[in-house]
Amino acid sequence: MAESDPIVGIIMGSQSDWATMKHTTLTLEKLGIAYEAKIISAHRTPDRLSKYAESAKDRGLQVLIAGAGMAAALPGAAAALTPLPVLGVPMDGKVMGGLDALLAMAQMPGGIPVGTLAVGKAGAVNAAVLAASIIALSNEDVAASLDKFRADQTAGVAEEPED
Ligand code: RP5
Repeated sequence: MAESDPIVGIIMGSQSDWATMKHTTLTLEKLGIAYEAKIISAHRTPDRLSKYAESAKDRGLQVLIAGAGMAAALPGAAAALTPLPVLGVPMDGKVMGGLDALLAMAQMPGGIPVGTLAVGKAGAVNAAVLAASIIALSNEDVAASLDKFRADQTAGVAEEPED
């Protein structure tokens, strides 16, 4: 497998999720992790979802990150179709500030987990960092990138606030 083959699969329910999910891709790029990003809706494109999730592991993906809003069924439905870890990013929609999507993702039935992150940009960034932590367990290059990412982040925090 070529080094640039994606090992993280990012899926999102709609083009409207991209502004948030772009932060996942930017963070994975900082971490040097190859990814692919697709629009797949649990409700509007169910066949696309089943084909994608059922083939994900055999195609070499190690973690799936799913962003969705409103009913936010995408990560849960993907988790039902693959043994890969699935991380969910709730979109901050107009309704309840994204609380609807957060609860939909977190409240999975026992046995089919979705690792649910914070609503919106913070969750999109953290999904990438958490994916790196998972992959780093068996990948020394990603482990080194993650160590550097965290060290750079720490070094970037000023000791005192300024105007
Ligand atoms: C969800 O419905 C998507 O993940 C999106 O967050 C939300 C609204 O989709 P659009 O109507 O903007 O396409 O499935």
